[in-house]
Amino acid sequence: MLFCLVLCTVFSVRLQAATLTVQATLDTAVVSPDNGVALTIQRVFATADERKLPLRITALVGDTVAIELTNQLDRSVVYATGQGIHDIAPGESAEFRITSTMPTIELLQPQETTPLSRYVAGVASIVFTHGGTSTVAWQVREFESELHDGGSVESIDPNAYNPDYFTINGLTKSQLPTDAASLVTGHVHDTIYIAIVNTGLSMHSMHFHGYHAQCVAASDAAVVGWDKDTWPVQSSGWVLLRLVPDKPGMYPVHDHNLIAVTGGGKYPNGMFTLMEIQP
Ligand SMILES: [Cu+2]
Repeated sequence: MLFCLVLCTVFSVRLQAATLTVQATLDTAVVSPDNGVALTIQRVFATADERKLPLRITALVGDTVAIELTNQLDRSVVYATGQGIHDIAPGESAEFRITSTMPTIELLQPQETTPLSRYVAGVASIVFTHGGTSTVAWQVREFESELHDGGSVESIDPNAYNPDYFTINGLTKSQLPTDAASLVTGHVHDTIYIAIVNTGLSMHSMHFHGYHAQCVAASDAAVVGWDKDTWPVQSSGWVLLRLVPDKPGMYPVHDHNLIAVTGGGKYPNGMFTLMEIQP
């Protein structure tokens, strides 16, 4: 009887799709890597998040995620997902409803896809999985500090692009441990989903020490099913990985493009974090 109750509870949780409602804000935020620079960019963040970190939502396959996005910029924007598009005037809000019948990552981002719009704009990632033990979502991107001199970035020449700061969820090596949602933690044999979205203009290639991860879904369908330790992701691309640790330990994860583990020319910095797996 007790067994049945437990089973029924488990099944009812898995079969009843939920609607997750999230209040989000589009506004400017300041990225403050080590070494003293301050980089102003646009962000989509959870309205309740005082740190204004990039919005990442985790949902189960079949759930509906309703994002109420308020535009706090001083100009209109056109934001879109694969399932809806809204023109949002300053101070106004729009609701985006996103669902998926399979594991994937949906992005809420500007409709415009020029290098400048991709560089300055905030992106929200919505990760759909079959559950697993936990899900960690990273938005990886780079910055060129010179472009930010005097405030907002007004133009970009992709041929003269020379980034010097590199972040995961807007944070660098020494800051990443302060955001639990950015860290990979767990136990041997857990099922840990890791969602990597490249919101920068450069390619980024996250390299896992200690473990391989298998690709469950990706913007480049050719890599789905691959099981390896280094995952290149193109600008505006993404991969959804499943990591099942086979041993305990503390291992680094970092961008294999080694300029990305510097900040302002100093090493170590940038896209470097740790995975901590208990027995
Ligand atoms: Cu390495």
